[in-house]
Amino acid sequence: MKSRAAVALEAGKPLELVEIDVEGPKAGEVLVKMEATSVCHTDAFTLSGADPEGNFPAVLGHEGAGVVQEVGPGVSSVKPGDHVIPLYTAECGQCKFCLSGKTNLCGSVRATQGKGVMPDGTSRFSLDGKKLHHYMGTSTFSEYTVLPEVSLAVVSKEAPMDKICLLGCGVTTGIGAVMNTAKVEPGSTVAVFGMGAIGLAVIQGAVMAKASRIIAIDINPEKFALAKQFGATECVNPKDYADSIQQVIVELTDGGVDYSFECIGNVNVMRSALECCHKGWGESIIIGVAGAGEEIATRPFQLVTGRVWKGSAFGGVKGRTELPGYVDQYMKGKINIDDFITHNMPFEKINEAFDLLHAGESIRTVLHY
Ligand code: NAD
Ligand code: AHE
Ligand code: ZN
Repeated sequence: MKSRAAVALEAGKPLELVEIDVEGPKAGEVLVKMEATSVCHTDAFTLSGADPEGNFPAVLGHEGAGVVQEVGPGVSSVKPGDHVIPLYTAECGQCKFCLSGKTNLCGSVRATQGKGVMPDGTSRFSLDGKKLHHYMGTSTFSEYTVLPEVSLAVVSKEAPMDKICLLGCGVTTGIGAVMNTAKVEPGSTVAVFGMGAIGLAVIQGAVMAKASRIIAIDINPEKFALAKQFGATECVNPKDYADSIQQVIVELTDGGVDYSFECIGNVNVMRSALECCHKGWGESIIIGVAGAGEEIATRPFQLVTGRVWKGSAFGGVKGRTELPGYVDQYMKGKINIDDFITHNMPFEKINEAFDLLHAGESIRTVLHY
């Protein structure tokens, strides 16, 4: 079938709005019609060429919601008409990872997903007869996309897809990192680096966890009004200080915070986030994604003296079992998604959504198919 799509033909170039060919679902696969998608910084990161797993040409996009159109042979857990959120972190329920009870990282489709192909090693997308790569197992920048069955969470039909698409990455990642990865306790002090959707979602999670102080850090002061609205108790711009940001936070908090979260993808800030944690127990969670060749560094003494460095992917959330509950929480007014959506646009304006993100003018732009 034909599908409207925004294709990343090569790194560093705007997406091309074209009509692509989409093959029907094979065994264990599902054809989904996307209703809405948004742009996460990770899409921009991959498009920039900095992603070691970046494949071109490709159909990017991983934050979306849509409706199942057709299922391939052997698919039993979803059916046409189901409302679904694509999962870049699959959940097969049977692999070593899923059975461990220790992680949300599923091993079932991850290797082929990273190569930009379906689990059988081939692609369902082509443009003018030339194959296109899939992306993160989701490729939400095509109106019709094909995913593995294990990469879909079935959610309530009552929920507006142009809102819950944000649960496909940003909102879930931030809240989950607080709840599942850090397990922030009531009364904790928290520092959040980067006030994009991820950092704001961490703030929302920290409020839910009843943190006593939530320090929002960004070099763009325009972000602070929304940070306060989400529940930041203080906002700090590193550019306002001569001292390093870790020194500033340590002084503000009598020795450092209980938890910090890096939501930028900057390895220097990752170091600051670790070093602003309290001696003996402070934990720093890396959420931001850094480019090819980047490495983190600190004095080992920082860890010897009790600080803990952790990372979090999709907030440690198991998508198929837990995401329907996140959607229900949104419907009950317990999770705020609406305030992340600064812009709405027709899908065809997708390159404007990337421009707004790069300019720091948007949190999330929802694109409507
Ligand atoms: P974003 O671009 O909307 O937000 C980044 C924020 O960081 C901006 O407000 C920017 O002003 C701020 N910033 C940049 N440099 C800074 C610095 N030196 N000091 C302080 N603030 C600085 O991005 P986003 O969509 O919120 O994504 C944030 C990061 O999280 C990206 O790296 C993205 O790839 C990553 N991410 C990871 C996961 C995961 O599962 N681990 C999920 C989603 C996104
Ligand atoms: N491909 C990159 C890493 C990209 C990365 O870390 N992705 C995050 C999700 S970002 C969503 O916006 C993640 O979940 N990673 C775990 C995984 O299994 O991909 C690289 O460095 O190669
Ligand atoms: Zn994302």
